[in-house]
Amino acid sequence: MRIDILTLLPKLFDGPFSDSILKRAQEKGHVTIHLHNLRDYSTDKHKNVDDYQYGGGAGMVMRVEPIAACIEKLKAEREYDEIIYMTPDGELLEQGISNQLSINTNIMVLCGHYKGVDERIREHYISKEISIGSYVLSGGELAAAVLVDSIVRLIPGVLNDETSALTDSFQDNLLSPPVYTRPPSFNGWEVPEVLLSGNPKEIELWREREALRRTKIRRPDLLD
Ligand code: 6GU
Repeated sequence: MRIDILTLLPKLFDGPFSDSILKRAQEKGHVTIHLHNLRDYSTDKHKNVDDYQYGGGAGMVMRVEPIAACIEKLKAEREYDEIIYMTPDGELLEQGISNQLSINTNIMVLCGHYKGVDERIREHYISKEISIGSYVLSGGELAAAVLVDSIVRLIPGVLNDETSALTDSFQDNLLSPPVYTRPPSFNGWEVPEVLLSGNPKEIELWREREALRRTKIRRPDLLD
């Protein structure tokens, strides 16, 4: 998969993409991530990328020309399955969306800033608008990093048996059951006996029960 990220702050992605699973996925060739600084696509003398909004009001709006120039350049090079805009008024990101996106070949992710982008970009280029939750971030970059992480770990071959996505919370609309490792007793705090029993059927049953119990208490909405 190829992911192109359009942003005013490419440096924000240095951390999240250079470690752990995202790093390995790139090294193994499962994904290539390309960062595009929208300021490089501004043609005016001050490299302006934002302007006052028509009709007045506080807050700057990201201008249409630099974004359109960057999108047009990329679209001329390859076909994109989705052009995604990260915005707090987008569709709430859920596991199902990441699952769908993970089977694509080329996706573009546009990060908004200030008051957001000129509406004409959304009307004419964007195929999907995504929010990562009901709160406001300073920009779309951290949200885009979250989206990319959730997608890339689902690309076949990225995870191994130890990190398998199949047993993740949400994959079957259930939260994960509690997990334990050695020692079996710490400060008198005991690991549930069934997990030490060596009985795979009993263990599986316990995990299913605990997953359901946890989901009922913490996220009853998932069971509706
Ligand atoms: Cl995608 N962008 C911003 N700026 N804030 C958010 C968000 C996105 N999702 C939740 N809050």
